[in-house]
Amino acid sequence: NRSTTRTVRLLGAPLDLGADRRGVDIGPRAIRYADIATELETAGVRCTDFGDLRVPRLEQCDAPATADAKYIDEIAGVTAELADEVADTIADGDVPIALGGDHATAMGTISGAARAADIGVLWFDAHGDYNTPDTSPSGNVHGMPLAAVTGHGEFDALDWTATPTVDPSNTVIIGARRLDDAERLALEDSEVTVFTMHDIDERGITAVVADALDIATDGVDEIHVSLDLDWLDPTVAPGVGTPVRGGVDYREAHAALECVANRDRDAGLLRSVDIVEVNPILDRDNRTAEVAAELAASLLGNRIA
Ligand code: HAR
Ligand code: MN
Ligand code: MN
Ligand code: MN
Repeated sequence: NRSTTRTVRLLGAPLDLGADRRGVDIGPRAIRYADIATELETAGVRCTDFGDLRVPRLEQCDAPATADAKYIDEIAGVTAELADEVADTIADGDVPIALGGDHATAMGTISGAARAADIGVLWFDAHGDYNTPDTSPSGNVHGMPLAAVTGHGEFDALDWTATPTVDPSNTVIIGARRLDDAERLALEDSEVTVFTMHDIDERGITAVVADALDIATDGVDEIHVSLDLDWLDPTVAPGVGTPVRGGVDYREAHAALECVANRDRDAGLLRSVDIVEVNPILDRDNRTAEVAAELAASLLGNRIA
């Protein structure tokens, strides 16, 4: 049971090397401008800010060594540093929120969070992010992080993937609506649970998230929440690199994260978070960053409303 006020620590990860639309590197700044700190404090959470990790600029990188997983060496370096910061934050008793950046960020957050305890993962996303360098149609590493952290596929540059850091049977994708063919087959073969938008349409968001929480926490004490803003419908969150129509609406998104918060309130299970894929260049009036800040408060807030 969690009775004391928690402190979250923002870790900016201005990583854009995993995506091929530029601008997602400005995501952390946009989410800060949207005043995530005040949103969190209003919700009863103490908020500190570690600033941004150093990320190599794409213009300064050599041409990708492999088209299968572009910039994987640079991404491995950044995510290894993020993993250390996440582990330090948890050791200090705080909750890390990694502000992306593209979704490759999650490889760092999750591997850092998984060092101290077994964790389950809730992956809110339009996509599966379960490609490997062998199956990826694009070579973009932001389409691969969930495979990497569950030990699926060969990721030579990522030495922490020698052993899976998360048990796929405790891993749940929520809101999927665009999977690549090979990715879909690999997910069917895996122990990862996929709840699609169709499941949400049929059963309602709160029933789906309740099931997802049961699966993610089966046999483990804590969970990581990975929030890709393209999970939401593009009418609500237009500022993302790979929008897909038919996503959750504003109210469903809050309801989902409040379900997680309620379970967390009872059991103290939220270990770490990432908020990724906000692209201010493609956004309208910073709307997507504002949604991100508000959703963070729903997820971590101590208050009922
Ligand atoms: N599945 C596609 C690929 O691998 C696109 C996935 C990346 N888009 C994201 N991730 N924003 O959730 O290239
Ligand atoms: Mn994603
Ligand atoms: Mn996505
Ligand atoms: Mn298990």
